[in-house]
Amino acid sequence: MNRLCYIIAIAGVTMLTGCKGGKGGGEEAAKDTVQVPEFSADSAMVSIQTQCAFGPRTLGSQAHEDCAKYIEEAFKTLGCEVQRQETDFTFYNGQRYKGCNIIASYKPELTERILLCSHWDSRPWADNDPNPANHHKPVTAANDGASGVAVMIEVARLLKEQAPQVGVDFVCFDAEDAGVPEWDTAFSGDDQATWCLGSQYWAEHPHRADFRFGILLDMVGGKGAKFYKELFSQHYASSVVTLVWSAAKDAGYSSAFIDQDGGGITDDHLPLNRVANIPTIDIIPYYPNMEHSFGPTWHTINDIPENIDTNTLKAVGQTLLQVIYTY
Ligand code: AHN
Ligand code: ZN
Repeated sequence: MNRLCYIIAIAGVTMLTGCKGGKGGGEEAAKDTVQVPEFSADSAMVSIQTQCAFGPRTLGSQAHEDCAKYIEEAFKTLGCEVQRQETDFTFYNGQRYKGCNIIASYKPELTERILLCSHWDSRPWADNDPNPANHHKPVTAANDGASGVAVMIEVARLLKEQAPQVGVDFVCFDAEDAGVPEWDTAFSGDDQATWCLGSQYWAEHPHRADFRFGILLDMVGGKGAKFYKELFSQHYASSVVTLVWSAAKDAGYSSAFIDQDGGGITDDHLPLNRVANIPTIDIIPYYPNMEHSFGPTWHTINDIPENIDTNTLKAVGQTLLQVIYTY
């Protein structure tokens, strides 16, 4: 984090603190005593229920449009400047859909900023369900979609209550879960480009790109979820990984943020790192003993609000607040 440091003498005490984008010495001093607000996992849970109650948010569905309006309204009500970035997405099978990334900016006038992001769409096919009869049904996506958005909305609520030193942009990516389903003959080990369509589009057309760093939230509400250090995050943004894992420890959640390597995941952080050049990490669970490392409800019809664990939401949300309020 290329930070300069100031030496500030206050009441005879000399303190070494981080430099915070041209803020005055008095505000620097406040850093050490700053109260990090309490993340309400219950509020985030209500948002997950609200999003899921629309139905699966697959592109082209009424639920997708209804949920877009809900997300926009939620961030607007919390004082963010909201824009919808609309585009056409072409899926692996040639199907085209109108879709949108939803962008919410907290204090856009601040030049010192961080990016929080998550996808908001639902996977159209539960292709990892244990029952093949479900493989063509859409995923409710309580964890794999709604959870990240819900955590961001709860963070936005707290930003409105207590102003931090840093600006935040929340970007909700569409069409992340468009990747080739395992039942399709087109399925291969070489279909990375069919995933993450919204973040690919955003990385080519960012509404702004002057972020110190980015944090992607993906499946941040699963039961028993543990967050390991994802490989591409360490490759492109190792200092951000260090910062976030250290914040988790300070917030008291080192039991959820494990100081070990996870796998390398094709996810929305890749276009941000590779195309938009924003050092971005992925907070994504890693279940070392599962065939798919993403947890028991991943791409199944059981990815429903009943299988969300508010303790997981809390660990992630409180860690994010620790990062934001100690910035
Ligand atoms: C792949 O399976 C290639 N990437 C997983 C990214 C993902 C899907 N995250 C949530 N759903
Ligand atoms: Zn998914």
